[in-house]
Amino acid sequence: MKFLARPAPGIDIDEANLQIAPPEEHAAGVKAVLVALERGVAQAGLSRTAHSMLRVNQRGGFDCPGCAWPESQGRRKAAEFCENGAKAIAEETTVRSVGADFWESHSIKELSGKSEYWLGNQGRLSEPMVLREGDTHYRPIAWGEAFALIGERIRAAPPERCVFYTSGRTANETAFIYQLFARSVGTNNLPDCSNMCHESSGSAMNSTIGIGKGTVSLEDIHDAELIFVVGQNPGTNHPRMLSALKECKGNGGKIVAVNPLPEAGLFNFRDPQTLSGVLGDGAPIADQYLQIKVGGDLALFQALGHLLLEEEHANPGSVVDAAFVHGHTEGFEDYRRARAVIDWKETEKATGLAQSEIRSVASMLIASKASIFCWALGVTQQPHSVDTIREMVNVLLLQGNFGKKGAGACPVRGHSNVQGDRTMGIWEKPKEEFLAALDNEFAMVSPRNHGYDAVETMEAFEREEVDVFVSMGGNFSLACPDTDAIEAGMRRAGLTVHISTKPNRSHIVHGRTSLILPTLGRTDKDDKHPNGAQFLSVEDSMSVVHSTQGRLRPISDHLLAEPVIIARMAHATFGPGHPVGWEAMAEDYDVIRNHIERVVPGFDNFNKRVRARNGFVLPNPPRDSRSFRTNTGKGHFTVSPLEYLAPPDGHLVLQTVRSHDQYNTTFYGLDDRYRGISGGRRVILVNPEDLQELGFTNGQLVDVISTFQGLDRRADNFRLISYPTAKGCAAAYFPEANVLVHRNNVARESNTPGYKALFVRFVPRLGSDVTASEQ
Ligand SMILES: Nc1nc2c(c(=O)[nH]1)N[C@H]1C(S)=C(S)[C@@H](COP(=O)(O)OP(=O)(O)OC[C@H]3O[C@@H](n4cnc5c(=O)[nH]c(N)nc54)[C@H](O)[C@@H]3O)O[C@H]1N2
Ligand SMILES: Nc1nc2c(c(=O)[nH]1)N[C@H]1C(S)=C(S)[C@@H](COP(=O)(O)OP(=O)(O)OC[C@H]3O[C@@H](n4cnc5c(=O)[nH]c(N)nc54)[C@H](O)[C@@H]3O)O[C@H]1N2
Ligand SMILES: [Mo]
Repeated sequence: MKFLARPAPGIDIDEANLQIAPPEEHAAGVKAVLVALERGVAQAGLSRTAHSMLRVNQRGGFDCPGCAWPESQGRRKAAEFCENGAKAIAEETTVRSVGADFWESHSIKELSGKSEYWLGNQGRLSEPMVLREGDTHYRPIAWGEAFALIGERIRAAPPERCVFYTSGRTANETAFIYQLFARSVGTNNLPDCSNMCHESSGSAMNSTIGIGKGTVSLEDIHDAELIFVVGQNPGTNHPRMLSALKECKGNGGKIVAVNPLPEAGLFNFRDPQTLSGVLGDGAPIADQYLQIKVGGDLALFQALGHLLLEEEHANPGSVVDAAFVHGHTEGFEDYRRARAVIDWKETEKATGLAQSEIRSVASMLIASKASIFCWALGVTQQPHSVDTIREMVNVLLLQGNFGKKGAGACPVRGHSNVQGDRTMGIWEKPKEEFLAALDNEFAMVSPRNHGYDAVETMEAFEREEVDVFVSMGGNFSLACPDTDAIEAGMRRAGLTVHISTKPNRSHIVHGRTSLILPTLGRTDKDDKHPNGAQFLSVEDSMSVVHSTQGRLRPISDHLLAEPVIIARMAHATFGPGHPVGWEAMAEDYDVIRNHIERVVPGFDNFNKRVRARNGFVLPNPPRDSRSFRTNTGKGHFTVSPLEYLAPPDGHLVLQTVRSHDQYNTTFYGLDDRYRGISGGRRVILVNPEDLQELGFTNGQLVDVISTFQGLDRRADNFRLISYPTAKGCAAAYFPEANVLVHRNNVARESNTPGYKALFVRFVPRLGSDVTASEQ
């Protein structure tokens, strides 16, 4: 019996079940394997779980939908295993299904009271549904009728009132024809999850090194002498990265972790691939831990630059790679002048670190001949994020850490194909070369004016300027900041179309008319094509492009593949005789790849090379030849003023993070195991000294008020938890805290929401025994 999948849980989250235990000091280990198996079997049963676990990240198998960390180019282990990858697969391969009977027995009103945990756990969407204007329930609709409705609405709308969102799971071929569809409609309104994620990395890197992508390979990670892991929680969000860090250490490399939270995976890793990892004490990871204040990284990297230059001054030729700096960069003199002085008092205040700690890390950098900076959202989601990343680039340029073994910049991407989607043209600010190539290939004229990014889409919703919103995956309303505003806005849209695998909040806060179109996922077999089963491709965080193919029988016969859905939407919009051959592309994805080859640089011979054992690596000028495709052809040093987050009195800086048991807005379960928090999610982690100074007690129930430029937002009923985070800082979960993020609180230049830069204060809740479930 216990090998059979279990039905969806009937009851929802009850915050009264919240339990707190001390945080763990290591990541993975035997518990990781057991949890993964248990979740797989509960959702999908034993045989589907075994089948999918043997195929994940294998050649000829499917790319794990969990994250964008690359697979090894050499020998692959029998199971390229990670607990959270396994949970992502369990979530998708579930045998629970959500069809017409589900929607008939639950009204929208009832569903709007359900949590994302409850919704997602109901299972895979199994048939297309429509919610007509004024209706109380979603009803079944035939595919043909759904496409006709979409075509009619798009034709009736001015192009600038149509928006096409993409979540980063979308494969290359799908992304390519999706952007082609949007541009054929006449708009660059192509917001994507990257706008909320690594956009700051793209903005900073494009302007300084001429490419918006990382410049290292997996082998570089193994070969580095020193790796910084900044603002990232790899034990939870990129667990396979820990194996690579372990390998680096095995080769004599050193690791520095920079994070306000002492995340378990930064300290000790019990590799589930090895017997000693499962049974033994595990391997230490970080050699140095800097418990930085939220938002203090710009100050830190300015100080490191200062100390490197100080050492160079004392010992000329010992630090700066003069040949590289003179031959390949510009702006060094201005940078040197700006960094010659430092205000240590201010630096210590901004970072919360002692000068001696910063000096000790600087000496590690000085000693290293090959350093890599890895970073993720702790760096990208603040007002000054773009400056912070430019400052990290400065320090890398100084020591010539580009285009050399074991060195470079490594923004660690989130969604498994978010980088590939950009390569395929999912971008609201496309480059002219891309549009020109597209126009040439399809004999069309693409729009040139920039479209909406994610935050601008929210604003367009509010102005009631969106007639059609199409969402290729994702959960836009819950991923966005300012939850109340986006929900109100989305309800003002004319038609919302969600191409999804699972029910989610965005289906419930629909436009006036709403469609849910169920689609195949990564693990599903896609074989209803005249030329037989099709495969797709993805690009990982290190620019490796490779194929992905699901093999499991889909949960329902009514699902359509994403490229097929796009082609049929296009056909319904443009009618027969449109110059783009939509049908041929949907029938055979090789046809799409042939178009991509002619439009996107680096994809020569795409159809052949994608079938190679390890796929192929895209060109990366800084990595390949130390060349920088900036406006001057050089890498740019930049100068930014010191900036950090200084909250008003009585406030803390709140950042929002993922638990160990969620994938963005999807909750796998309620066990944030490494942090010792389970059963509930409405918690705020606060340093014990701050709790005391602010006059609160551990476990107290409060309402949280955030303030941004005098505008307050409020979230009720959170429990304060004493936790060893950096002083002055607090942490809460995404998406519960999104209601607190004002939509104008964004990073300059990239417009990425300041999800990790909130100023908050707490108000005691009267009658503190009230639980969240009763609110
Ligand atoms: N299992 C699982 N895997 C995932 C995801 C998931 O939800 N679940 N999401 C995927 C996606 S889309 C993404 S983008 C990535 C996200 O991967 P991460 O960036 O690791 O995700 P977060 O949980 O937001 O963690 C941010 C980390 O930055 C730290 N931090 C916060 N503010 C600061 C700061 O100012 N400075 C520094 N130095 N550190 C700071 C936090 O303490 C936390 O450890 O993961 C991807 N992989
Ligand atoms: N407060 C706060 N907010 C944040 C963040 C944060 O750190 N803090 N992080 C931001 C980041 S980095 C990101 S990337 C965004 C995430 O934003 P999104 O990418 O929009 O959100 P997800 O939760 O990943 O989307 C989950 C939904 O995708 C659908 N789905 C899953 N697999 C497939 C598939 O194969 N095909 C299709 N068509 N649909 C599929 C399912 O229906 C599921 O409900 O959130 C952002 N929001
Ligand atoms: Mo992300």
